[in-house]
Formats: sequence, C-alpha cells, structure tokens
Amino acid sequence: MLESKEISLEKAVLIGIVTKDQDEIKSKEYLDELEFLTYTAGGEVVKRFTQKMDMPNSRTFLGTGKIEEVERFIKDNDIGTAIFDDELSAAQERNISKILNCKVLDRTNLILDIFAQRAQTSYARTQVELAQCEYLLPRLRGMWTHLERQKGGIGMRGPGETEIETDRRIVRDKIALLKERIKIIDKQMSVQRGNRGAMVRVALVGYTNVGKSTLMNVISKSEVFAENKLFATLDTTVRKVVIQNLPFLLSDTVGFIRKLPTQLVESFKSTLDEVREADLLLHVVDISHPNFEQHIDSVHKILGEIKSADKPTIMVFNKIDAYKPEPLSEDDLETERTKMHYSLDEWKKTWMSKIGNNALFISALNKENLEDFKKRVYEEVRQIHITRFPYNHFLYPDYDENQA
Ligand SMILES: Nc1nc2c(ncn2[C@@H]2O[C@H](COP(=O)(O)OP(=O)(O)OP(=O)(O)O)[C@@H](O)[C@H]2O)c(=O)[nH]1
Ligand SMILES: [Mg+2]
Repeated sequence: MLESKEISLEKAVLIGIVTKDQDEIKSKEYLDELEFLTYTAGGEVVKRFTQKMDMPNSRTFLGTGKIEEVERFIKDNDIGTAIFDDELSAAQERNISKILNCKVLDRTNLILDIFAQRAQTSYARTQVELAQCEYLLPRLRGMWTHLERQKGGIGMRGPGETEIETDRRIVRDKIALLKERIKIIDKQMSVQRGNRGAMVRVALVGYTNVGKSTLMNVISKSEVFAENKLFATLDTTVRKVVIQNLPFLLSDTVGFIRKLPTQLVESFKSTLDEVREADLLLHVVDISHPNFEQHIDSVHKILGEIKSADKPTIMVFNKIDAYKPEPLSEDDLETERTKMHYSLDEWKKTWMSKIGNNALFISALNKENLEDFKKRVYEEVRQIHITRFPYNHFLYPDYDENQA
C-alpha cells in the first residue's frame, strides 16, 4: 500500500524572540533553520510566532498576551507541537505545556530527536542515548525543586523527593552504564585506528548539509548516504583514497550546527576523534547558503571545543553552481551594496586574499573544479607525507609531473 508522507507530518508552530542582540533578520534566519530542523525531524511548520522583548519571561518564555495568542492558534488549528528556538528551563517547559496543552520542545530537544532517529549503529545510538540522559538529569532536579517550593516541604517532600531521587538514580546509573559501553567501543576503535598504519589522515568537516558526503562519494567513489536533510551522517566513514598514486585516508563525519547541544558535543567526542587525530582538515562550506559566513564561525567554535582549531586546513567552498547573489542594478543608487551582492569572483578574491590558495571553489554535484581540488589535496597530503617519511618522497613527484 502506498503511504503518503505528508499525512504523517506532525503539525507544529515555531516560537522565537527578537532581542537587542538578535534583531529581526537574525531571528528570521534562526527560525528558517529551526524550520529545516523540524522538517528533518518529520514535522510541518504551520505558523511562526515572534515577540520583541528584552529577555525571555522566566515563567512562560513569551509574555502573557503572546502566549495566549499561541494557545488560541494551537486550539483552533489542531497543532500537536510547539517548538522554541531557545533552550527552555524545566520550569518554563512545564508552565508552557500546561498553558498550550500540547507537546513543547526546544531546539536542543529537536536536535536530540533527529540524532535519535538517525542513529544507525549501536555506537551512535549509545552516544545519543547518553546525550539524552545528560539533558534529562538536570531537568529532573528542576522538577523536584519546583514541587518542593510550590507545595511546601511537609507531606509533599516525602514521596515527591523519593520518587525524583529514584528517577535521578536510575538516570545516573544509566549514564554510568552508557559511558562504560562507550569506553569499550572507544578502545576497539582506537585499536582499529592504530591498525591503519602510517597513512596521512584527512577529515571532512563543516556545517550540516554542506555536501561533505557528496564530496566524499565523488572523490572516493564510495556510497555514503547523502540527502537534503540535516544530519544525514552520524557515523564516521573512513575510506582509502588514492590521488595519482598517493594513498591517504579520508573520513566523513557528523555535521555541525549553531547551538549544537553541549551534551551532544560531549557524547560525540569519540566520533569526533577522527577529526582530532586528522593531519589535515577539509572545511567544506555551502557558499550558496545566505549565512555561510556564520556557519564558518560556528564550525570554528566547535573545532576549538575539540581542540582542533589549529590544524592545517583547506577551505572548500562547495555548491558554486547554486550560488546566486542578490541582484542589484547599476542605476539603483539607493540600495547599499553589501556582501549579499558579491559575485562569485568577488568572494574568491576576498578569501584568496585572506588565506591564499587554501581556499577552493567547487561544485561536488556538478564535478566542477574537482581537478583543482585534487591537486591541492595531493600537494598538501604529499607535504605531510614527505615530512613524515623523508626517505620515500621520490615516490611522489609534483602533481603536474605526475600527470605526464
Ligand atoms: N547544488 C548543489 N548541491 C549540492 C552540492 N553538493 C552537495 N549538494 C546537495 O546538498 C545536500 C546535502 O549534501 P550531503 O552530502 O548530504 O551534505 P553533508 O555535509 O554530508 O550533510 P550532513 O551529513 O547532513 O551533515 C544534498 O541534497 C546534495 O545533493 C553542490 O555542489 N551543488
Ligand atoms: Mg553527510
């Protein structure tokens, strides 16, 4: 029987705020990304709500009037889920659930949920489960303090406390168990990595959905799962790639995202070992995305968190086929020309002057400029290789000589 996907989509509303640090444009960009996350998780966004405020309301996140507006909309339109762009405290989540009477999620929940859906191997599942437990633990504590404060100590404290204490103990035991399990797999994996010998290791890194897996497939002729959804890849894939006659190892790994929950970075540390132990990073960027520069910053931040910010890196600007600047006609003297209007050549100049030939512009999909890409990677890998094994550098001549 044919099943229509649309029917099973969960109806959701998105909620964000506009503040001094987060103007309307930024807030819209965040909500665009949240909408993509919702779609990836299997939901459909029916409406967005935003409110201007200095800081979120500590009880209900939005102000009273606004939350009532959301509540009416949810009731009238039979909405199942309300998704907030910012992390909610345990108390906020509880208060809002009571008012809205539907499932209440925040960005972290949503990302954790996508990771849970996508985790294929038992290793990935263990890491996601650990992140979920770590997310839950402080929230259990939150619930308990709330009960105690609201209902007073006597009478309430007994059963309430024991129950929550039991819950917390269960979660803590679970965390210990999962960590133990991860440690065992880590050991096996580090042995595997050790067995790979002395080959140079290159890792693809970058924001989610930029085309890392597509690029991996193109240059290693492997079949890594790639699709137009966020976090298509959770497990690391490592392939032996040979350019000319020079072999090296290339790994494709989980994509990064802004506000990646710290619990996830923590529990995916072992997956990210592949990045940490790499000799060379290929930082893939989707230049056709309007916020690609912010994506670069987010990736740098996370690389810093896993102590890999100083590695030799080639910036690979992908999807040049899809890059379209905002049009600006020459006789338009009113509109101020900004980066949005840059042509691809202007971007090239900007980045080339910043990082020289460590910036490459390609299309993995249309296989544009791949020859250049291979040449750069060859040169870089060769350099690392002959530094490590000076005696056999004659095996690997310059790329062009190699062609002949
Ligand atoms: N137009 C265009 N689309 C591309 C290009 N490269 C990849 N894509 C598309 O971008 C989407 C994401 O590609 P993936 O290779 O899955 O991206 P990824 O970086 O591995 O993503 P995650 O694993 O989710 O982090 C897919 O729909 C690809 O077809 C390109 O050069 N041009
Ligand atoms: Mg991928």
